[in-house]
Amino acid sequence: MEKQAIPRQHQLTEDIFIKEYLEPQRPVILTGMIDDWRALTSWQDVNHLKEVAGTAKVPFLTSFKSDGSEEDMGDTPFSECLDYIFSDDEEKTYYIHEAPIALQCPHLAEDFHIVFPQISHDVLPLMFWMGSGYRVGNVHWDYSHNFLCQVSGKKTVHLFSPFDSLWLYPPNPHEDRPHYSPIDSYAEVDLNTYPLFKNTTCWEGSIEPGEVLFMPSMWWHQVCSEGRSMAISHFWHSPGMWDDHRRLHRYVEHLADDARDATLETLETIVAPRLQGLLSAFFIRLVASEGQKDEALRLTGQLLPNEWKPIVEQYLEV
Ligand SMILES: O=C(O)CCC(=O)C(=O)O
Repeated sequence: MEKQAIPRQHQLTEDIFIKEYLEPQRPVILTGMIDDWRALTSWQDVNHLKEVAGTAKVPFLTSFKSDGSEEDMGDTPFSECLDYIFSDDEEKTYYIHEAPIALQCPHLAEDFHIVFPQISHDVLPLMFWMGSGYRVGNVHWDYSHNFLCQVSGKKTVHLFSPFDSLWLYPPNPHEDRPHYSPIDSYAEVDLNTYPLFKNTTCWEGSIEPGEVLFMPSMWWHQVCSEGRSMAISHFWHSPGMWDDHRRLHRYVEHLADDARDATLETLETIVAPRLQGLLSAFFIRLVASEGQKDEALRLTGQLLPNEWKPIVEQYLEV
């Protein structure tokens, strides 16, 4: 595995962000973009949070410090979560994960704004994350782009490009949790079980209050929260992505039905080369895993954008 630092850029203009990061789909840590967020100061006050959002129900997890095992406490009133998070529990840590809290509590939304609002089309509900201490998520990818905005505490992030997907052993699309790698932690990979992992490049960085990580769509990520922390994820689509999203679902359905011709037709009509490459690579891998290696090689020639061909050929050789 190679390592690479995620670049950091201060007060980028929209034009440069589009040209250097959005169009080539590269991650970047943005600084100086959200310094005016009231959330950076007012959310330090637990009483203020309870006042504006205490009754909202949020997805809540607890985990034992001894072995890291996690328990889902279900949707829990935010004020109760805050009591747990500030309880200085010696045995457990607590985590609010992916809570669309601003939908339930419009007053909270007055404390922050969206980064680059002109380009972040199709904004999905803003998601809120808050934890009492160390918590590491699983390696996965999301369909949407993400501006992960840190409000307090720190997150360390490890990212892998979609071009490294085959080295992360993604499940087939119709399996459970197809966006999650079976590699739970990039840091403790058993190379006997996952030898291809050594081909990856891991992009590392960390974000602190007032900093924003741009994670392009389909980049694999593992996020580790440290200390008492709060963050907001702003998921969004760039123009054209939404059509591809719908196609992605059709593709998954076709694969589940084993309707190969329809799948091929769908793959050939996907316009975004990265998405087309990734899904075609998954499809070819599925064909190869059923023992049809020659057919998989033929499809590699037929379907894949050029930049994907050597990756899939190398994968098929193993
Ligand atoms: O902050 C976290 O714990 C996870 C963030 C994440 O995975 C995401 O925004 O997709």
